[in-house]
Amino acid sequence: MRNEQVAGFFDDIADLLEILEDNVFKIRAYRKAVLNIRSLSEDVEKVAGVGRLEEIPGIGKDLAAKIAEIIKTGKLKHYEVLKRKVPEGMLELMTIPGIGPKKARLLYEKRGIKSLNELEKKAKAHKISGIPGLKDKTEENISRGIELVKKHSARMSLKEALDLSAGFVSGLKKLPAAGKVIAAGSLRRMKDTVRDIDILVTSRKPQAIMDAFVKMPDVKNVLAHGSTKSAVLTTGGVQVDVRVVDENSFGAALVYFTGSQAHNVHIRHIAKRLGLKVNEYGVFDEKTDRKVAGKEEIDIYKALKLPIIPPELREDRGEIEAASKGRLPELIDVSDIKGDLHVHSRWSDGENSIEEIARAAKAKGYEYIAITDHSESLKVAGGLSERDVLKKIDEIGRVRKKVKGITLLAGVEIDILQDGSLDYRKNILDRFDIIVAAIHAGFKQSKETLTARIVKAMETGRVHIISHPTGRLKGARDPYDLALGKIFRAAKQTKTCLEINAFPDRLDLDDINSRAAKEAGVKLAVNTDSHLVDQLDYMFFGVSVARRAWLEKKDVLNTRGLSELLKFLKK
Ligand code: DGT
Ligand code: CA
Repeated sequence: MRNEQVAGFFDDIADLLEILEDNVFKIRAYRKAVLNIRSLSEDVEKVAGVGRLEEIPGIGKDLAAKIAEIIKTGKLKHYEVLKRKVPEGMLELMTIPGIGPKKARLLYEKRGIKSLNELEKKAKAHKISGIPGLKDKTEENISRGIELVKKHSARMSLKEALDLSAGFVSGLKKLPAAGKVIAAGSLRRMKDTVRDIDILVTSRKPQAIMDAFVKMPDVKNVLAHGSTKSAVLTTGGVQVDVRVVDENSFGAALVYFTGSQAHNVHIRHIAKRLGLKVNEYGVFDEKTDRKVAGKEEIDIYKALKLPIIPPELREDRGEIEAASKGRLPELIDVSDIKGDLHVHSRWSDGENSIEEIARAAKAKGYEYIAITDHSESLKVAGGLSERDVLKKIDEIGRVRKKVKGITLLAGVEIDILQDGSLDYRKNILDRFDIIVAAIHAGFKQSKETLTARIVKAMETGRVHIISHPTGRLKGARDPYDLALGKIFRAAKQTKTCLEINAFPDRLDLDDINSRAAKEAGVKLAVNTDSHLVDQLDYMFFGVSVARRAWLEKKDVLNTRGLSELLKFLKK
């Protein structure tokens, strides 16, 4: 999958053009292209192969040629040229949240900073304050930003990991010597972030697999090239390990390398009690060393007198006890989802018209979709004035008549203001079918204030869903400090759902908090927060979180059919 690589080039180009104070429309075109390529559900290399690059929204002749060049050569001349015009390291500075081209330039020009290392040192030594044009708090913010980036860059998002591994898995599957090919590790457990990629292959010719693997397109460095085990670093700096295992040990290896380690440790205890031992080769009788299982994953669990446990649950968070009592949850599946209740259109900061969204949702087989644009206060994201939002509701009415077979819900993602009140007046609120509410500003308030703000919003009795409740944003923002217990109690009392936001950099609530919400008697809604119709497919990531949170169909609002949903919305 070259999508991330291509998007990365364009992202850097946009940054470089911004530093060079180039034409804003050009910069915007690159930014749009990045967004569109990142959320493309197809492999850009395949799209190029059939000559359809220009059908990608935002990709014209010029960008299509650049994509073709990247695919062919792994490089881009235009990028190299731009890079030479900008002091080295400035792009690196801009990876810190809050440092844009202007600040990067100031840091370079006034303090000679041209790498993250230097930036960190100078921030620690308080040598940044006092630069004209930078606020006093910048130094503190930079230090915090560096910590955040360090913490997050060690792990990629689940989406990045799946995209990357898909390329390797499909490449390996094409090899004549390959049997089964599967990505294990945290990726298979659908953890929200993933450190490295662990792939298992069965084959009678392990060397052929190894030799082909280390030469695959995304490989930058070969760390190890053995007869059954190799490891590489990709161009994006991610480690990928491939192990070839014997077909008769495949199940045992899969359990072992899927992990988690804590799950494996617990399983070994269970085995011991049964006079067995488990390792990556199989399950063995402890006394005689006779192999009793190994080929299929289900056999391993069966030998331990357990039903097979879904990978998403393998964290040693009670799944082994539940399995032994026959009480594993019947996990929600993407196919249970009947609609998406948080989607942005062109009316605020989305890319598509309401009609395009309606048609895309219908094509996905949804029963309903809610168009939830931003409210007035959120100016940076095109928040709608009360007057404009009424026009939008009229437009929804028109599209309803035009696109049959899907129910369009007139919605809003309304700002919860600093004092906990909602961003439209009552008579406007009355016009919506669904109200999703969120905090988009004032994150730095105290834990008590933030909690009270959300609770107050729920207590208006108007809010159906609190979206991205903790505000976390991978690489940019830690979750804000909330008294979640209080929020769960208020949500239960006011019958407000909490969202699992499926956007790959959010996944908020996370697995642990979603499970706690369920246990506190709160219903969840899994929504994509799409700003582009391709992103409707992000539902998969939200459902992955829901599965890791032990959620069943009944725990999630948007698994309900339309009439059930409407009953809930009338509350
Ligand atoms: P990650 O890579 O940090 O996102 O998380 P994992 O779970 O993929 O961890 P990783 O890549 O270190 O190892 C993959 C699986 O292999 C892990 O989930 C369990 C198994 N494993 C690896 N090393 C050990 C070990 O030393 N002991 C045990 N019991 N299992 C291990
Ligand atoms: Ca791993």
